[in-house]
Amino acid sequence: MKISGCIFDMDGVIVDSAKHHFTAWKMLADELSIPFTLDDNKLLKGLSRIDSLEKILSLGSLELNSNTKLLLMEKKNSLYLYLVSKMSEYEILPGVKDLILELRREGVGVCLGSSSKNATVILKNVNLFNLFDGVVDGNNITLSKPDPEVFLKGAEILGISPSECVVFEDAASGIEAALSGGFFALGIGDASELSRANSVVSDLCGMTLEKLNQITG
Ligand code: B16
Ligand code: MG
Repeated sequence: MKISGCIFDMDGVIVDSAKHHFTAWKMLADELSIPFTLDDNKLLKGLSRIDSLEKILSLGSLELNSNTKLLLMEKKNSLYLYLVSKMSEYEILPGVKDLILELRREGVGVCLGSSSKNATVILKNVNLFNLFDGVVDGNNITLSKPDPEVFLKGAEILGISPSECVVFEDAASGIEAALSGGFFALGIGDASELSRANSVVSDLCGMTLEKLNQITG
């Protein structure tokens, strides 16, 4: 496969913001007296904010009206934004920046494909924003992963076909999105959770374009 572009998911691939999502959702769940554990938090990987809230409410068998849900999401997001405002480039996951720099040197397009509505602010906080040729996030899409919209828009920005593009994803929903869009889906994390991916690596430590070429064949 000729690699003309790479699309990176953000949470869990570029930075570990899941821990901040957990702190913020946990505050809300405690207020609602809903039991919410780190294992429950894993179920929220890649889900949109509203889908995450719905999942948490279902853990407590709680049904709320839309206005209340909006208020709860705003509250959660304020705390989350406060937590991520303290992030710096030290929180970029191992190997990510070197890989992006190499891809850029070699003329491979680099785009973000995240469900998060906070992607731009986080990329700026960790000083990576300027290295992306395009950013597609929760503000630019109408359908969440596993729909491929987020990645298809990324490929469009890069001006390439999905068949020449690698998607880096840590969530099963994102792997499904990449596969149904016709991308090479590279899972980042636990192979047993990402068994549908075309290939899985535990992290991007030491990843190079040469290794990517070997993986994609
Ligand atoms: P926000 P990704 C996703 O980002 C997270 O994995 C998911 O846990 C979160 O609920 C979602 O973003 C929405 O985030 O509340 O910031 O809009 O993994 O697609 O980069
Ligand atoms: Mg993710």
